[in-house]
Amino acid sequence: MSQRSMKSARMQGAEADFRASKLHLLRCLEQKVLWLAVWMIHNANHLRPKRDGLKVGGHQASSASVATIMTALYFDALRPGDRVAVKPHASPIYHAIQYLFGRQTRENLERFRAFGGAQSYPSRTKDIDGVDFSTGSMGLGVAMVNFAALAQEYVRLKGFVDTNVPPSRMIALVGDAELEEGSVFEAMLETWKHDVRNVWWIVDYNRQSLDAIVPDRFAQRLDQMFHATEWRVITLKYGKLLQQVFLMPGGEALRNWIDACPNSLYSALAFKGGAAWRQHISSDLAGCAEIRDLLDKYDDDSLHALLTNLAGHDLETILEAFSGITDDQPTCFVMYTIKGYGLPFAGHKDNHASLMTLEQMSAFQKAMNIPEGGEWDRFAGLDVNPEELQQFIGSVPFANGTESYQPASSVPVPADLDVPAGSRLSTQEAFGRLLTSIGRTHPQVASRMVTTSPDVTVSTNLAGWVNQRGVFARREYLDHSRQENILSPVRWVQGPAGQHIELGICENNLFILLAALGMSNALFGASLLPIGTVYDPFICRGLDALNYACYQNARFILVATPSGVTLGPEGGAHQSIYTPLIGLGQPGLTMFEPAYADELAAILRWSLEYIQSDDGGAVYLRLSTRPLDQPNRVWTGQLKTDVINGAYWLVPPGKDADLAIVACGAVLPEAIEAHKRIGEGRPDTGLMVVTSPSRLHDDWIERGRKSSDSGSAQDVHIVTLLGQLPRKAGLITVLDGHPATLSWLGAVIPHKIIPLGCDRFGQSGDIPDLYREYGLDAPAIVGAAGRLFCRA
Ligand SMILES: Cc1ncc(C[n+]2csc(CCOP(=O)(O)OP(=O)(O)O)c2C)c(N)n1
Ligand SMILES: [Mg+2]
Repeated sequence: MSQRSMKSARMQGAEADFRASKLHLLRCLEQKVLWLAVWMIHNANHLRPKRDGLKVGGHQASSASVATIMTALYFDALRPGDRVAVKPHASPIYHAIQYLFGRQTRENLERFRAFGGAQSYPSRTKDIDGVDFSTGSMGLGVAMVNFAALAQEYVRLKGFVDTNVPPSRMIALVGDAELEEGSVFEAMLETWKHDVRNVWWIVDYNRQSLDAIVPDRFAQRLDQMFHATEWRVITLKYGKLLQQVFLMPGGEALRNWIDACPNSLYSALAFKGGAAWRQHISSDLAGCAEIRDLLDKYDDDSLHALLTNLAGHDLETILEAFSGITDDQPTCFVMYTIKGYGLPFAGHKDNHASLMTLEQMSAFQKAMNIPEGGEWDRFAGLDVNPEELQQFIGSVPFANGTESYQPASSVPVPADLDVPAGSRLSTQEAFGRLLTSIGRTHPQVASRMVTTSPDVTVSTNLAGWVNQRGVFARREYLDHSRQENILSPVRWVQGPAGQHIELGICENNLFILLAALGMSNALFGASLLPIGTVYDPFICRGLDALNYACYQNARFILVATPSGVTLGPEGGAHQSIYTPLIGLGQPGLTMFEPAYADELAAILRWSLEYIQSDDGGAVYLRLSTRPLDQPNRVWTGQLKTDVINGAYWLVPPGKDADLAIVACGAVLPEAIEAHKRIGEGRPDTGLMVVTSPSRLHDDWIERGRKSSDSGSAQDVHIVTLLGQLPRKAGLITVLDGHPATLSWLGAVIPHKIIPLGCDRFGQSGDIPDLYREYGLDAPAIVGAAGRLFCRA
């Protein structure tokens, strides 16, 4: 052998040693991760004192299913900056991994699912261990990574982040049943249209859902589903042991048997074990002489180990698959696993919520070689030098700078926005004009604004903004209508410079995209000011995704228009009734329903700041297409503060007032008219304008709660305002939405109250007819006042 080939052989040998030793360390981690996850759940259910008789829960089977995959991911494949949505029930595995990295505490693991402890499902806001995306509602974490990848494209193509750093991968760990959620398909289609890159989905294909076994037909269509949207699909079915056996005599027959085996039978045999495998295979393949010899080589335990050696439990196979991906094509790994792998209920069809008994746990502990008292030890029971393992953990890429992005500073917002001119305007029109005016006069703010809409860009009045700023696309597209000289008020110029992301008709996608854009600072270190528009009634279409966005503390402005019956001829199918209650009840979302353009200008300005502040949140503006005569008024600092705080007296009550009308949004002209009529006989009657039911309510609840100790409830804005009205007076509240939105105002001081609003499905009509029918017009308000006085 030449010197050179001896050297190369030595190098190859060293490399093989290194690989073997790394594999051994990873196997130790895989074992430890599984142990800690299972123990965490066991401790929470069996060992922690209980006070309320509730089962604590946790998913040992779902966790065991992904222990190997997540070990390979976190301790090898992940690069700094990669972001992961972990399948909800793998939360214990996630926390165990972070514990090994030193990013999670033992106390929190001991308090898994207890108040203040590690959360049942990974939570960005409540867990301390660096969760990238919250999960819990199936299908949303999966969709989220696609839209996070789109957000990443956006900030990179705009140069808002250092593009010398390669793009990160947005990765979802997905349950196989989770793949059936509509949000998954919706996201897949939409992000395919946007040619999104750098997305991985890793499907834990354990063939089990919560209730049952996933149908075989589904698996057969999985590939086609992904290929339809140009994903690469990598199916990892067999582990190395099985792959080797397939090369032996009888191996081919065994492989065919496995491939033909129905999901339900495979799961059942995985639960029953070696003898059952043997009986089924030898009877099904009785005509194959080689199979008997092959089976005879294995005792029951090793036969069971062989047949459950699926790729999703085979570290080497997974590591190779992950490291084999070097491009940015969206990739789906379908990894065959067994739900509950390595645990006594592996493969049992009802194992979703199964918990190991004390006896089973004790046997498992022995098998894992964990001494009593060493259950939380990071290295107990492992065949490895702890220092070596610790050093390895500290050396993996994920341990070295996952927070490679520093949050960017916020975008300075001007002290005032110009109020759109015009004596008669709707809030929707004012909104469109405000955006274009920001575009003209505040370039720094405008450059960070990004708008999006599910095919209602034009009808929600974003067209002016889109004309000015263009539509975002990864590459330039030719605008054929312009080329062909077709006259149109809307220019649709698509390219990387565009600042509007157009979505297909899918409100769920709108909210997930807003969530992703609204977390861009946390995810990528780039400040964005996202604004999404939608028809108000169709908020309900994406409500869980909206909740999901808020749950993760995503920051965006949602502009919903038109709203209520005020949309008139559009009719009941497009009419929103209880969306104001969503605004009132949804944590993390502050709702406004202004009536006038000057109010909207102040609110939008405030919102741009609020979505960037540490203790801020998302904002929902409920707007209308009804043009209103605009007040010609001096815009004082006090008025501005009151508008932002949620209400002001348009006409303050006199000292002898026995009534105040409280109105919100587009019905203000009717309230003004009623106030005029009532005022003829009762000149002290007050007229209050509510601009934000949700700000008023939150303030009343929160500050009211705090101040009840100090006795300073007067600081509460609505208490201050209604405190000016004599206690004996009554209130008539009115809005184009559910009356419960404002009915609570009667309890503030308290006052008698008659809440008006809409609580029935609507129909087509013009505003006079509709307001009469639903009791929102001036006669209805006057009539309600009469009823109130009769009650007195
Ligand atoms: C939107 C939603 N619907 C229902 C549930 C309840 N649920 C939790 S897990 C689960 C089945 C999950 O099966 P799979 O995705 O295959 O995950 P596995 O546990 O098998 O890994 C269901 C229906 C949920 N969490 N979210
Ligand atoms: Mg499953």
